[in-house]
Amino acid sequence: MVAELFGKATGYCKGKGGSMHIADFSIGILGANGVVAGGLPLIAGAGLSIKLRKTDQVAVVFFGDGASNRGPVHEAMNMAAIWKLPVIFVVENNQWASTTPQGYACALGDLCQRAAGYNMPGYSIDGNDVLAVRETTLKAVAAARQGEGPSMIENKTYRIRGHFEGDPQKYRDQAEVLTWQEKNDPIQRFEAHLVKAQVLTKKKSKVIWDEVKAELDAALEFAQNSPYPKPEDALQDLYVNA
Ligand SMILES: Cc1ncc(C[n+]2csc(CCOP(=O)(O)OP(=O)(O)O)c2C)c(N)n1
Repeated sequence: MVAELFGKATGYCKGKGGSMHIADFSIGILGANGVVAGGLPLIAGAGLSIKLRKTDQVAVVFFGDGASNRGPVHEAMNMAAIWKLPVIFVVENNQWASTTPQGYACALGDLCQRAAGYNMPGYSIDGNDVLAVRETTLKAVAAARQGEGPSMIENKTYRIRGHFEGDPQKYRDQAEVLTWQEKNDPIQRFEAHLVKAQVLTKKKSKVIWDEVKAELDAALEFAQNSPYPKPEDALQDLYVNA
């Protein structure tokens, strides 16, 4: 994945997808989408495919608070609801759509209120609480598998970094960012929970942090040392190969 972010030939999409179009069909990742809200109609299609093939798969789409105001969201939710497709609509309400605060662009307090318009269950939860996310997701997965149709989950969270690397972020107060970063980091919160519940020791936790860091360092090194795609391969991997 890091190689793909670097545009290298060893990436998931041979360096031609970049950060916005990462796909890995072998593990069920059908592709991110550069068109904001573009993934929702696609996931309704995946849900229809699951229903027709009668498998126990569940299709999940992740989108932003900004995306949630776009037309395709409503078309996809409507289709998924009338056909009771095994789909979960997960909106990551990280409170910022590029430079636009969520409340500026949408009149709803809880984005899961939209679910009522399509007669599907909607849950608004603390998206930085790992266990709440797990519990709610399991409920939605069970409903999908029992033929009850789609659900919507709003994970309330926060976008700590800029919209892009180098974003000067003049549109928001850095104190707001720091509060979330220092007091509401989902990994640190879960780690503290596990230590308190005596499931994890501080020592074991350090081992995990070190392992993850080593894995990330190796991924970066792999990406840095990988070649760029060759110009002569530019027309390969299209719908029709040249
Ligand atoms: C249809 C469309 N309109 C506009 C854009 C430009 N754009 C890219 S990201 C973005 C903001 C998306 O906000 P949100 O859905 O909240 O996602 P987040 O930035 O939080 O990941 C916009 C407007 C786009 N990629 N596609």
